[in-house]
Amino acid sequence: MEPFPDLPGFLYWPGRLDEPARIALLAEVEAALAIAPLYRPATSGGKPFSVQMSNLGPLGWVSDRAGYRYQPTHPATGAPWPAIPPRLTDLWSTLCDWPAPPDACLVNLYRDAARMGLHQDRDEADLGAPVLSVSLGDTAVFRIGPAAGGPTRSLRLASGDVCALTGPARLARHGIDRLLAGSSQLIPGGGRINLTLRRAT
Ligand code: MD3
Ligand code: FE
Repeated sequence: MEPFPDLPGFLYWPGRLDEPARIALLAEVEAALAIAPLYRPATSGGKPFSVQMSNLGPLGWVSDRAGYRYQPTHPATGAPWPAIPPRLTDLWSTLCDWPAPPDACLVNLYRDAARMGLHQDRDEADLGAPVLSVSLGDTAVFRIGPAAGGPTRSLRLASGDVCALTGPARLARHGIDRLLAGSSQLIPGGGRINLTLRRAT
């Protein structure tokens, strides 16, 4: 479905993953995070993100004093990022009308008061390729508005929800205002994991 007709290309599948699929995906992500631990990147200004991050796949998005980029290795361990689980690449093949598979999957962990300010995703080489987002755990208040500026609106992203940012929505401004603490029991200790599948190259 397209929840906002004035934001064409923003596609949303509430509850796309059922509870068994959420549990299985979380286990796969936790196994990957044992190899590529979550860390808190800093902005180029040196301020740490409130969100903890890691990556899966051939390339991972990183940020530090030198700026933003995609790179093949974890900044702390130096090891290659773990593979993207087939459960996620299958979702991309099913939902995204794009000829190539994702080559990057950013893992964001929100705990407590973590949030993400309004931004655009434009570090990918081909901004025509979609981004596919999968939410696990606590519900988030997501905000999205047109690329050119103008009114934003909010949508609650709950555990198992999937959305795709395609075509004109690919450069939409978006962010996470806050979590609804205690809204899900999926993640031990509470919080939310968002997985974004992308084409970085
Ligand atoms: C709209 N993540 O990783 S997911 C990000 O919940 C990011 O962690 C948020 O923004 C999160 O860059 C939002 C939904 C989402 C993802 C990518 C988008 C919305 C988007 C790219 C373009 C437009
Ligand atoms: Fe983003």
